[in-house]
Amino acid sequence: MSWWKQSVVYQIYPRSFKDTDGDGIGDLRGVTEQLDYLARLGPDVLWLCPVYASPNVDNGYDISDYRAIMPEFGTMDDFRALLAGVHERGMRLIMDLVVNHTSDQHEWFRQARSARDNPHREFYIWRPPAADGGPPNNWGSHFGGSAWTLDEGTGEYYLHLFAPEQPDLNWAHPPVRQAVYDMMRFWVDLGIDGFRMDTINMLSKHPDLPDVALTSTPYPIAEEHFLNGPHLHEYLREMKREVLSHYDLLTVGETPGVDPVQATEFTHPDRGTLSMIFQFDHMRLDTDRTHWAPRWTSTPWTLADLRALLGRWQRELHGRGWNSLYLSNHDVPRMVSRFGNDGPYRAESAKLLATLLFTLQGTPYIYQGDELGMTNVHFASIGDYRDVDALNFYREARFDRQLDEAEVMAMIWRKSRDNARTPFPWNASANGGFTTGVPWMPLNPNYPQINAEEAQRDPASVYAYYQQLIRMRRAHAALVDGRYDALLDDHPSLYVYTRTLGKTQVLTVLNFSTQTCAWPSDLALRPGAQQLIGNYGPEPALDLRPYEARVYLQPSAAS
Ligand code: ISL
Repeated sequence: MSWWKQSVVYQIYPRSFKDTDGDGIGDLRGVTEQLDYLARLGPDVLWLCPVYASPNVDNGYDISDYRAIMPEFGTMDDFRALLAGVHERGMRLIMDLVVNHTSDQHEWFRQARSARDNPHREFYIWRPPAADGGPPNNWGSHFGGSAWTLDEGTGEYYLHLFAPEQPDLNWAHPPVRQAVYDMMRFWVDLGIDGFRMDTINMLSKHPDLPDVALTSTPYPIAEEHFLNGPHLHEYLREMKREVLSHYDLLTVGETPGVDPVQATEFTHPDRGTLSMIFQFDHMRLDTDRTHWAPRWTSTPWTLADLRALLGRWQRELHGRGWNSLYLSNHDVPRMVSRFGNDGPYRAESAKLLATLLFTLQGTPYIYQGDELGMTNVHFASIGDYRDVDALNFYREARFDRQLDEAEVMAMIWRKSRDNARTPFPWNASANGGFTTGVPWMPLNPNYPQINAEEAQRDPASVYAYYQQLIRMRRAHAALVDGRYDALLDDHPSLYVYTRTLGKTQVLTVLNFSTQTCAWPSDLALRPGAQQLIGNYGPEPALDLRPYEARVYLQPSAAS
């Protein structure tokens, strides 16, 4: 069986993990220094967000040299030392692969914009201005405004689905693809164990780049014209042939707007190209899609919707594909603040959400700090936010649309990516022990209470619970391969399901509520059932307390 199916992945956002040289920015030596912390927690795989040379318009997702380490993060020797340290501890390391776009400071783009007949011109996507001199179509950038920027020097517009400093590569041009494959071989030959592929289903744009037809905003996100485009799978098959098939790697594609049927095309055990994907359905559960900026909205979500949506993925991928299990990452708010309760039930709900991730089918991902139950931040001033996405949104909302300060800040508090990017709190000392200098962004002010030192001291901490979950996952094959069946589908606050493999069954009972809930009369444990884990300790009351999570092992009907 593929090792990555049994693995647990831990995502590191290096800028905010650990600073060792006092410049206020996390670095590779910081990760190496804390490898024992990670090994004690117990994941099998570390995913390192981009560490390549970058002007950091989008914190490393704008790469200016794919074969060099960002000087703020260290050197290639630091990287080799980190990789060796990971392998010495029996873990593996995967890297971010950001090849939908480069930085505008990448040598390819410098060449491309230098003249229309430059050989690198075709590495990017250029179009002449529209008749009125404006952008060639109405596509919007994910970070606001048009997805096109006029290059004054050569008189044409270039496409950027993200910031203007992130021009999209032209994957229809074969030399682009070969250059990417070469670069991938370079990293795999250094010894890395796989890739997390950024926005991988945006590579193939509709060849005619048509306008978005019906739109209420001037610059809509043209997903229908760039997600899962006509040549995407052809490119991925080529990548597999050229690179991936020659190694034993974990590959995870970030694929917004993919449904379970499409997901099997990427990850089918026989004909797929990637190990697994990140799907986004549950990330859209609490958003108002009719709003001009859907990602910044927060609408109430229901357990019924979450259950239906996760259940659909569980059923449709079983035996046909493979999923990642995540509730947070560096692009979304903290999971406990978004899907749990970051007030009185912070620890309980953080553990409940983790229990969900570790008992479904797929590969669980832990985002840095979630093992401490870290929460969102409410910085009073926009001046404390760093993310290009938040700053652009603030400008547009406040100044173009004249929304009031309180309303805009409330949206930023709930949905900003910076919620997940505050520096890691190692202990209760100044700046959480993250840096001896001035941190590149402020820490969450709750770091004196929520920090790694405290978590490791407390046997009832969220951290200790994650350690148990990781051990539990390893011990029970049903958690990897078992079939998913939902029970009590209409229950208003309980999410209950089983995972069945041969003679064993794992039963998970999650109370998604601040109220105690009676144990349902139609839910019977089988004779011989034993509890594997629970977030209220080993001897639970019969009733399910607020945010209580329990997992049982029991014989299946087949036994
Ligand atoms: O399209 C989306 C949701 O429907 C977006 O969430 C989009 O998929 C996401 O922003 C892509 O994120 C990745 O690429 C970005 C980078 O800023 C993010 O940090 C990265 O995870 C551009 O490289």
